[in-house]
Amino acid sequence: MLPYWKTGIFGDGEGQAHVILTARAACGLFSCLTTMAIEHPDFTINDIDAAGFKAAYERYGSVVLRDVFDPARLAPVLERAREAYFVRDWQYRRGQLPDRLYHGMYEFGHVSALDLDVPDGEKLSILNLVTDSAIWPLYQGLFGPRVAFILGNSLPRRLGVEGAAPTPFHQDAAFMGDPALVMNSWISLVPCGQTAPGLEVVLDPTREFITPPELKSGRASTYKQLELPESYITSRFGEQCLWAPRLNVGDVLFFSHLTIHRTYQKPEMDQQRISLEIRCVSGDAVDALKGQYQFLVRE
Ligand SMILES: O=C(O)CCC(=O)C(=O)O
Repeated sequence: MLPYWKTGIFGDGEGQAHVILTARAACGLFSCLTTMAIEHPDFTINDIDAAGFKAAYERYGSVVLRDVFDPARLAPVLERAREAYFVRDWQYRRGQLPDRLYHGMYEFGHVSALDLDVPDGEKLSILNLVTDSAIWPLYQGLFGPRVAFILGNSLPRRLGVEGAAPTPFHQDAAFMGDPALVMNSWISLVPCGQTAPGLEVVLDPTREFITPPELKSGRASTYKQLELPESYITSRFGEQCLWAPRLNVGDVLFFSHLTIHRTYQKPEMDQQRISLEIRCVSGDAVDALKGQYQFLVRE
């Protein structure tokens, strides 16, 4: 049997994250425990607690948690998503796609979250991926017992083959505002980052909104308005801060409305990616934001 490695992250209550790396040879000849700096906030779900999750987010601005879901749980979601996109493409080709759906679908790659529900089944079932999973206690540690889903911003996205254009570097605050911490559980339904487009984040603890050069007032509604130029990002943060993790089905990437990110797409990628973005705020922030968004609060 081969040695195995186990990593864990634990908060120390002061916003610092430490990784405990244990190496243990199966033959039992040695075991060691050492604390070391981490390069990327990349953890297995069983090796992180709520304090560690918060600490990692605060230090890096994004976190990858591996094996959050059994891929078998996501397979039917992918199937329903593919069917939903197929139906909308078919409507479009026949000139029957409702006008109000065109931009969302072909500019940004979205269908509605409701399109992924089983007919006559529970509505907005993709939200259960957050409530009925190991994500929930992490979120309750971050937000408190009441967590609110932002309904209009919790939905699937299709990129790559037949999908929408890649997003440029941006902060979601450019189109959502900066009302309170908005955390995105970004769940790819296919392996991504190698043959299908992934996501690239800037690993940086800065929590400021950077006004994009083309955003003259109000909120961005186009990629041009929200774009932060690549030259600005690399000169301010450095290439070493860019991270485009490869994700397997079941892994989740978390980032906030202030995390700078973009689609990671390369010309050689020949697979389509369908992913879910599910955005939450603290239930306590809802009153101040009513009128701007529609929420579903769960506790
Ligand atoms: O899924 C992508 O490639 C882009 C996602 C994104 O930019 C976002 O969720 O704000």
